[in-house]
Amino acid sequence: MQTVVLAAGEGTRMRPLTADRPKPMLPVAGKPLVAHTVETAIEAGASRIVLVVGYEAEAVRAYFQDAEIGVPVTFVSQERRRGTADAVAAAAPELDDGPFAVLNGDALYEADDLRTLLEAGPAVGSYRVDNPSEYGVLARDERGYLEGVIEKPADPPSNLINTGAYVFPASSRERLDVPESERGERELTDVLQRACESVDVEVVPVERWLDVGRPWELLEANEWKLAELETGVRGSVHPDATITGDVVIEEGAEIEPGVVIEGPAYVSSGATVGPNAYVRGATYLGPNAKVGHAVEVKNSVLDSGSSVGHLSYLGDSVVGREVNFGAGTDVANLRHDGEPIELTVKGERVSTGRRKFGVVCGDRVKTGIDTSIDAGVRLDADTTTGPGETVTRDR
Ligand code: TTP
Repeated sequence: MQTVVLAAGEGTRMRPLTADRPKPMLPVAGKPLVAHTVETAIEAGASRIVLVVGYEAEAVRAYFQDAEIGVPVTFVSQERRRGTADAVAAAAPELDDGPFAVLNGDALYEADDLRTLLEAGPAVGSYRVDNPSEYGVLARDERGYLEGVIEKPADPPSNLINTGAYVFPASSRERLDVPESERGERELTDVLQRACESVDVEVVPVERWLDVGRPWELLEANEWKLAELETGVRGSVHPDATITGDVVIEEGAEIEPGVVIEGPAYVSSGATVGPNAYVRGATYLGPNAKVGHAVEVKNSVLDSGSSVGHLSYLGDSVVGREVNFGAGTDVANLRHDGEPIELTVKGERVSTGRRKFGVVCGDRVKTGIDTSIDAGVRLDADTTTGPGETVTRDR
């Protein structure tokens, strides 16, 4: 089935990681987030992908122009970010007359779930949660078909939420011109509402789903996809290094003496680990990243060109590109009271729901030696700290 993948969003909740990179291009276990969505869709039966790009579009185009994904890919530009219905309207001229699927390009799905969805006819993927009031909730009629989608209802009609995965009937192609919603966007859920008022739209359960909107969800995405990897060692591993669990070491990566890596972990091309470093899963090290002597990295993303050179601890954290941690930089990832760590998202402190969470560093952050950073701190791109600083607030 022809499948539209929405990848034009700005990813404001993912700041500072999206300061100059689109959220769909953030790294998840060795490839961009949106590549997982697209590949899962193809595995599930997508015959053609129409990728809607917008914010920092060139990075997405460049990746897919080089990648061989086995089905035709067409790019469509959404000039202004006016909502998901507007994004699909931009893709409409590229669609043939049949039904079409739409997927959020920043969500992870399982192929089996998407296969069921694509084979169902008009359908929406639904995921069961304990806190439906925070999402778009699906209401069903007495026959079990979709009756409507209610955004963040105080009194939710079910605990089934919208996963941003849809199959629309062909007729929806002419019915994308929905009015702006209260939040000023043209919403695809309003197109879905129109569809379910004229045809039966199935509510297809999805076993596993992750909406990757906020920085800790990027960690969760890596935890999910790293756990699916099988060992593959193509780089150089010193005989005095110990590798356990499933670990991918790309060609051109180097593991030096005394290193212990406990998978799942992914070491990209050009990355170096050691000597005497400890990398624990689930950890992703990007191209040319460096983890040096007496450094422990646990359950973190350390993106391309970033270096934690000496005597440091990095846990449960997301670190952007070309970051440099000075010797002795340590990150806290646990509160003494064991309460979930909070993080600033769009100006508000929100719970990550995680007992363990460290820091989020934008690109090119540089810390001075012996910097201590408290759990839940966000450092914007290009932030610097001086020697011996204790950082307890966002910068
Ligand atoms: P959102 O998660 O609502 O938006 P976003 O990804 O830009 O993130 P944030 O809220 O943090 O700024 O979007 C859902 C999906 O739809 C996502 O894959 C991006 C995509 N999208 C578009 O392609 N065009 C749009 O105009 C909008 C609003 C979203």
